[in-house]
Amino acid sequence: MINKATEKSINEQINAELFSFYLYLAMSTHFQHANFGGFARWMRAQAQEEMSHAMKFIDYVHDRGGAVALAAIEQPKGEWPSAQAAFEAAYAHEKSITKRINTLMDKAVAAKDHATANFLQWFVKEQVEEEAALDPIVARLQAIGDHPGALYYLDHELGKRGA
Ligand code: OFO
Repeated sequence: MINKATEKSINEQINAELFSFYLYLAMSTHFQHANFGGFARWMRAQAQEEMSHAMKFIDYVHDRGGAVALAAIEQPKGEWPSAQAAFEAAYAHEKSITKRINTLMDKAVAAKDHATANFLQWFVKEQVEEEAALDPIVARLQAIGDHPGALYYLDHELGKRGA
């Protein structure tokens, strides 16, 4: 049985994952509107991953006999001044999610909640991958600057990400 404090923390994380979904969906629609179909596809795939993260937490709460309480999802921004700005914001967001996961892990370890700590391991690894995926994209966009040819090439490359 999950304890009440962990149940509350995980419910907050479910909300954070749903916000991640919403944020990347907003970035996807923004890029679609700006005719960057590849960036839009990459962000949509990212949004779908975030929905699956929320579902993992939801399933875990239920598996431990807890209750899920869904809260309002914050409205994300709808526009970014450049692809670089959007991907930098995505990278910063992932770093903030890594911090949240680490805090959840710290609490689980302190409470000797082995089941939750074991469950969170998947997310610790996932956050390494999330940051590792965004870091080189941000670096490439920073190098590209205003060069349209290189920007459209990267858009094409990122569009190969499967949804
Ligand atoms: Fe992007 O990893 Fe979940 O939020």
